[in-house]
Amino acid sequence: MNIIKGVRTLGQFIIERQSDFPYAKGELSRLLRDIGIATKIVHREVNKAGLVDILGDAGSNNIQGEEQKKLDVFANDQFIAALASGGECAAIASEENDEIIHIANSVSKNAKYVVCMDPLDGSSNIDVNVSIGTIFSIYRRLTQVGTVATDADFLQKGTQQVAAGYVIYGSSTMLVYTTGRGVNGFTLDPSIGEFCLSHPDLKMPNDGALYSINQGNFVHFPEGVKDYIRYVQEDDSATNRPYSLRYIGSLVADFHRNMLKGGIFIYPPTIKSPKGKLRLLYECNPLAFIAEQAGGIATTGFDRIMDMQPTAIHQRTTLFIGSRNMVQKAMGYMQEKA
Ligand code: AHM
Ligand code: MG
Repeated sequence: MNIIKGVRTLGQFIIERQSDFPYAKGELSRLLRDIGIATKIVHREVNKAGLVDILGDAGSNNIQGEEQKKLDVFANDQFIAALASGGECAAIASEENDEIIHIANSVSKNAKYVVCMDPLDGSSNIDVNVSIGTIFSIYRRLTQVGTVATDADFLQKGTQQVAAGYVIYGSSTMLVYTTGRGVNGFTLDPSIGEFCLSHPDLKMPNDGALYSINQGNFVHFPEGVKDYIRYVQEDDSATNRPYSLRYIGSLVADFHRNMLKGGIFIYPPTIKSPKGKLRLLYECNPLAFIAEQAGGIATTGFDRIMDMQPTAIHQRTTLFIGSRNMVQKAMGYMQEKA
């Protein structure tokens, strides 16, 4: 008799893997569960974004001076609400909030964790029906449990992350996360409302033939990046060059594709943004953790992202992330022209 192979849901998987967690008391499992719940609600809204009048600008600006879309605000509210009611999170640093958000309710008084998040990344793609994402990163707080969390709880190196992940709202919705024991991906089955394990133990190829960079800014790039772009465009079939350029403008989607197929994503320094555009705490560190756990690497072009000592919640950094050999090659050009 053929026994049908059952699905493994995110909830089951988290319970099975609880002993993998550095502090296996179930709190981190519950935190991941809370994030999973918020993700489903955001998925639902993303999917009907064209139907209900949720598109368009919310009319407010975030700390970076960027216009917020309604869906950004909605996603931010949902993640905050889920984390606040779950009881495991003491405070949140979000791209959408200038200051950290303290969770001061009775269920959270013993919370040991803080969460950094970009609730809806790739916001310029929301109203044109192109993939967007959520990114999150979890740390154990440094200040004493029971006291008010401070910025110091968030200004930890990426190496201190206990878990990190992202959600991609694409042709299907996927949640990918790591707790430092490899990377696993779950695809949402909307018919049963569950994330099902679809990509166990994800590995990033060491090489690839895709590069992702906003090449329209070429004139503003440093010489090392320009040289690397010239290199990837050379004709050499032995090394699969020229590579294909793929750039969605949603970090999560660009990273996810490159992780599955092999590739490099670069957000370099530009004349306008000498430190790059992307944020260290809730964009670069979580993806760096995942990249490394999948066998890839993430650097500033010179140094490992996860070794950076953050000094501000909304700090920016340049980012070179993806397949190991490709990132190392690009770093070689950066060092030559440093
Ligand atoms: P956002 O947080 O405002 O959405 O900005 C971050 C996004 C990333 O998803 C993406 O990689 C990058 O901005 C694209 O920037 P650019 O348009 O300068 O290439
Ligand atoms: Mg973002």
